[in-house]
Amino acid sequence: MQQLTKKPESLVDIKMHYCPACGHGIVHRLVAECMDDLGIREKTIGIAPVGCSVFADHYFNCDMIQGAHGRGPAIATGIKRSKPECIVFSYQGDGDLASIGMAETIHSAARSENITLIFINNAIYGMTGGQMAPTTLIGQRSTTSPKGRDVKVNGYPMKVCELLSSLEGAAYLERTAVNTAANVIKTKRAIKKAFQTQIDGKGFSMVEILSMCPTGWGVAPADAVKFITEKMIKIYPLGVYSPTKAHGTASQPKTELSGGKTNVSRN
Ligand SMILES: Cc1ncc(C[n+]2csc(CCOP(=O)(O)OP(=O)(O)O)c2C)c(N)n1
Ligand code: SF4
Ligand SMILES: [Mg+2]
Repeated sequence: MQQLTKKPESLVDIKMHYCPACGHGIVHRLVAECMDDLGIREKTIGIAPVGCSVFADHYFNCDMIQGAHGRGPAIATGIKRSKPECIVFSYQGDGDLASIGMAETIHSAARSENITLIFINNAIYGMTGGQMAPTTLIGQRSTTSPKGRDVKVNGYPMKVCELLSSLEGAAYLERTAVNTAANVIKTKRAIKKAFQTQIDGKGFSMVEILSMCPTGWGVAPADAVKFITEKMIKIYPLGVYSPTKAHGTASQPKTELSGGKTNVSRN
């Protein structure tokens, strides 16, 4: 068990640039604690995105590379296929993963690449000044939806765990949050399970984490925590979404490949 006062070995001992009460710093620490707990730091390769966590490569004390503009899952795929002994994770925000990088996200899950995505859903483009993201809530104000997201103009929020839960290749999907101490503990458990899924060679894993962005939302830190508790969790329910456990997908036919033919069978 990690001591609260001790910095994980998997984090570099420097100050982070994140705003007060930003969720990124919390999640960085949890990912680092999981690397320490699992003893995988020296064989882990992480990919930093565009977005506020663009400097994640400064903070994680493992091999890191930059994967701009949503290409994280594609880069992770290449690294993992060429170095299967490594643990590979891609750290991405919602603008990065669910907008410009949605194709890479869906296809890597469908192919069941043995990689892990750490997905920060803060319902906004934090880095670029608070524009609307695919995950912005209906009615939520952003710099590109100043009167609030209007479904007639902007469509509906994208629920990434629910979307991926229809894909047989998604071995482990969970949505958590970092708005309370209990949820932070559950988030660490989920990240560890995602890494374990990869260690066990079971295929694609992703943890979607509802995370505070007080600056982009234009609210005080305490109100940012409340926004997750009172608004976000209602639209993005927490829980496990892996295909065999997700609502409505348990009885879907599972496709199996055999002898060059595609058979469809039930679990
Ligand atoms: C092709 C292209 N589109 C858009 C951008 C601008 N851009 C950089 S970061 C970012 C959004 C980041 O938002 P998100 O992934 O949600 O991360 P956050 O900052 O919220 O953590 C955008 C749109 C860009 N640099 N290049
Ligand atoms: S703008 Fe938002 S996501 Fe970016 S560092 Fe500040 S609080 Fe975090
Ligand atoms: Mg974001």
